[in-house]
Amino acid sequence: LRERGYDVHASDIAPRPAPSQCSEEVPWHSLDVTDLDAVDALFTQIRPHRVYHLAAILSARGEEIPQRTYEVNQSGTYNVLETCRRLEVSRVIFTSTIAVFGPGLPETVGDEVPLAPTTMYGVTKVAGELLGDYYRRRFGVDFRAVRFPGLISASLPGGGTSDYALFMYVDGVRTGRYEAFCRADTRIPLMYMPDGIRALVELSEAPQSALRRSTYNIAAFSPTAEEIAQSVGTALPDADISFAPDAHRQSILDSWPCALDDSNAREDWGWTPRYSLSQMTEDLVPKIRALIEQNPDAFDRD
Ligand code: AKB
Repeated sequence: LRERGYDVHASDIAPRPAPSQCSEEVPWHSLDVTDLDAVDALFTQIRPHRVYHLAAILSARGEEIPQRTYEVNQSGTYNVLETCRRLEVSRVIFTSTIAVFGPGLPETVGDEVPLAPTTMYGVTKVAGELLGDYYRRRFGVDFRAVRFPGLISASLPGGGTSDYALFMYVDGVRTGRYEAFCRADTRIPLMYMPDGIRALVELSEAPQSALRRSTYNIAAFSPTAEEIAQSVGTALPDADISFAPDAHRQSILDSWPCALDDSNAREDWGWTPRYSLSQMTEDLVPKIRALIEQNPDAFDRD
């Protein structure tokens, strides 16, 4: 966003990340999204034109603390939308997920497939999509959302069920071995973070007249866990990746789509991914290696 000339402010309940993750030139605001008054006070101070609402607790962590997940994901989204309505913020970008879908899906899942999530994360993301659409129709808030596949980046993920994919890379570099908590034939849609970030920026810049809906599936690649392990093996030939499925996390993964149909996003705002699995592997492994060299604890999960 800064490269495109926007004046960007960042916020989180967590402290400011390291300069490698968030430029020191970006003002940082400590904010608890569950606190409506605090959201209102910050937006009143900054008066943003666009809000990218990313705060959420993901699926695996969400099953450990469902009540808190409801507060953050559900009340947090309400707080953001309500503040944007009150302060006439023109555009809100929201991140939904493949976790809005539930068991019994077709092989390729389009935007209109019924939503029947099994996790609190999925339930609150469905509600976020619906609430945003309501604010768009009822109050004219220009709400736009993508349904993200499992995202993979050179940073430690926070409590997702799709995390096995990144852990193959991270532990492949760190220790040379990883035991994945899923079956080798598990297949879900995945995406490399640079594509995910670009999708948010491109959707937020699309002309409103081109958008036929408020929430869009976006896809990149859909490998099996075994195929990811093979791809890791091309960059780290000595890595030993094995599979020991955890029943609970496997049932969540089995309830998600194998592949997404993102043709609406392609047609309406020109969405197209740039990274395939092999291109991601090529880009990601040196980045993870460099981070671990700089800070050996960068990906420590113990
Ligand atoms: C998760 O695993 O919960 C997330 C997601 C697929 O939305 N990465």
